[in-house]
Amino acid sequence: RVLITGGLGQLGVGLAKLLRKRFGKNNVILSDIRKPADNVFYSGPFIFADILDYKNLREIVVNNRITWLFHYSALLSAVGEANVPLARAVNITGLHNVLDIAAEHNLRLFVPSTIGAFGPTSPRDPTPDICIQRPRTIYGVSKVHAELMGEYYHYRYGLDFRCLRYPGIISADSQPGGGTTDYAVKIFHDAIKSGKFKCYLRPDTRLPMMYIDDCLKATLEVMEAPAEALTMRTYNINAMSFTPEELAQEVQKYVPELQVTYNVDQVRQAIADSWPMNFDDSNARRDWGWKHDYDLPELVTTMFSYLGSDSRIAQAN
Ligand code: VAH
Repeated sequence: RVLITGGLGQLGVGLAKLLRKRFGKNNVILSDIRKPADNVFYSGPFIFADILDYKNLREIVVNNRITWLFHYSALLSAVGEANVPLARAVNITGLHNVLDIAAEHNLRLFVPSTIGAFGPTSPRDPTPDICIQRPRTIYGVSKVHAELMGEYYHYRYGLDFRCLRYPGIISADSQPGGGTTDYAVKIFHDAIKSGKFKCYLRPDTRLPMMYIDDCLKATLEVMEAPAEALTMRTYNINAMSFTPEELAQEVQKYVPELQVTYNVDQVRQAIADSWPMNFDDSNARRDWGWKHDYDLPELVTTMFSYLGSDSRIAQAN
């Protein structure tokens, strides 16, 4: 059976839906340190779990006969910079607990990494799988640590550790939680709600981005790939890169009256400027045939098909 930690975050609920279709509703357990809305309970098993409580987590793994663990608990980029002690505890001590339990109980372990695992001295255009990684956020540092520790446990203890570095993920029915790439989700909601969008990044800030369905597809694919197909344990995955300006132009095809203003937040701009601009995912495409389905036009069409694109203003006119 499957356990997802940090399951109430941007990716967890969607991942649970995909895995429950694949493995059966009761074989996928969502967990988080937050109380979910009632509907989460209707869609399948949920367990309240604090990944900093090693004994409790081990009990959950043993009592529920967990064999696969997707570890999504983490404080992401800007949120982490606002609370470094908590980010270090959750992202590093929490990871250590999960690694030990996974090794002890022979779990197949997925831990997401990120474009944020690279820094200003990494090649940015494109950023390959293997290159210098000196990130400047506690989030990035903790994710490089996760990659290194996961690979060490794989080579030292035989842990079946698998890891994908995600771009900024865009989703319609779940809120992002990191802060730096989240402008690319908010623009859709603001376009519909008010027709006005204030962007905290410069218009020319290019970042790798991906629609959530591609992200979840890649995650399931890499977990189901035969071990002999994997020449590495940590892979970049890529779909597209765009700037706020390019995204706004695409969104304005649906909400022409959208007005975008730029009010740069130095903290998040500095984070974005230290991240890759384009992601090289050729190893993932070679090893298990990874390919993305959504480019920018498809992303925007799909987001508006979820959210509706007839903005209030259009309705009002
Ligand atoms: C963030 N959306 O902005 C998250 C993610 C790679 C971006 O980590 O921090």
